[in-house]
Amino acid sequence: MWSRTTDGFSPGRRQHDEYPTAPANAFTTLSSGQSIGPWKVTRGAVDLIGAGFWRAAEGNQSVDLNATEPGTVAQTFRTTAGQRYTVTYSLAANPAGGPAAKTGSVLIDGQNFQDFSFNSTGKSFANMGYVTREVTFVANGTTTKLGFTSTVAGSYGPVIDDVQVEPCCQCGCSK
Ligand SMILES: [Ca+2]
Repeated sequence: MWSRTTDGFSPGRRQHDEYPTAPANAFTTLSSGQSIGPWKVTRGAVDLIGAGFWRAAEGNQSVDLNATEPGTVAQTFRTTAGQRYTVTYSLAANPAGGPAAKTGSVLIDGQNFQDFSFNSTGKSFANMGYVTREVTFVANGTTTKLGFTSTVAGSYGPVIDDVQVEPCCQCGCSK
């Protein structure tokens, strides 16, 4: 249902990715209360990274969860209570500065569902080293709020991209 429609960070190849764009080879800082398509910055500030600044995992854009402070982005979407969902996302980190390990969490309805950490040592804007992460949750109600938050101080945070959410049918069936 939500598959392939959640990457608010890409104006790239897919029609539905026509969200606000950052300037090419630059980035736009968005503070609490501002939006990136269906995503809203709910704490601190994040950087929406434009095409060509560093490599995105999907499309052209990605998000550094730290602007000059840690930030949080979140999106609320319709769910079926009791249904299990799988969230997949691409994770890297801003390699331009320390600390080496950039940390954060996936939030479901404000609760920490998964901690993540990415070590940017040896990575570069051309070789971000994205990895795919997955987390599952069972919806409590007719809407669920999915968030990504940085837990590292400073200007160099975890980078996320290509967020997708799908119902997990019996977990294990091939669909
Ligand atoms: Ca993207």
